[in-house]
Amino acid sequence: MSYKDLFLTSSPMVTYIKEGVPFTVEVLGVPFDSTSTYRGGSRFGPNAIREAFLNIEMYSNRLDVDLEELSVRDIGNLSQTGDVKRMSDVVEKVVSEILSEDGTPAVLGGEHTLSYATFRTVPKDTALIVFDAHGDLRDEFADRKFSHTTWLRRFIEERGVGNIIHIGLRAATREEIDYLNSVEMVTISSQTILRTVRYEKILADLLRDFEQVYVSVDMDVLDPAYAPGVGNPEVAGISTAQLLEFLYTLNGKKVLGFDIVEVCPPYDTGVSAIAAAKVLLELTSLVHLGKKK
Ligand SMILES: [Mn+2]
Repeated sequence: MSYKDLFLTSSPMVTYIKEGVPFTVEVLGVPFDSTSTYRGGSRFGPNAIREAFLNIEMYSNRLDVDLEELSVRDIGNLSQTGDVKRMSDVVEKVVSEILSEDGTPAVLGGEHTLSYATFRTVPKDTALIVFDAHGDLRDEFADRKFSHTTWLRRFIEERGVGNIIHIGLRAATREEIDYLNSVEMVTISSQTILRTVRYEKILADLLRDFEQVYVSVDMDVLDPAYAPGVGNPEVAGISTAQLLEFLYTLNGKKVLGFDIVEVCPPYDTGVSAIAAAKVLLELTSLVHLGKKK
């Protein structure tokens, strides 16, 4: 029995199978929001993103990839747990299994804490790109050492700041900024993006020496005007179009996998799930182009 069989409940909402075409990605939902600090409900995110995904066009104009010509497998949602260590442990096992079978995980959250687990599964020479309004670098919050406000710090403490590139930061404590500076984490802040005409080139330059990337997209990187339905909205963010421009710079890289997290359907008008579905479409297209090389 594999970890996929053991820990997942099947909900194959976005499965396309084309005879003889290997799966471009394996979609895995993580309906977990037990450490959310403000607006709970991201556990409803995976199915909301799936539903939106089934209702947008499947052709990427910019990348000239038609998902209807590819195979995509939905392996379902992680079985319910309220324990953050257990969630993290199971995500790490399942994602490692997908990677060991030469598959590509497309993980739908759920809260951002799951990226602690996915980041641990990828090889050291991989650029780890994080889109997020927040630093997630607190030492602790509300008596918790391991939560969606601390996961990136826990990861850096164990694995080092290495190849992390953080994009969209605009909300952090002074302590987090001090920590960020002390470990010299590479960041492209929201303010830098909004003040720079060819902002996406900054990322392209940073990635010049990397062949492979792993991408974690916290949907709160977007301004609440573009994504109101997230757990911890922060104003003065980037637009959906700007986020997509960054993603298009990954064309030609091998995308080992990705997470899309923090969509919170109880607070959504529907547009945040649709933006997340578009990110799922474009990242899946980029996975395909990276594999073709
Ligand atoms: Mn965030």
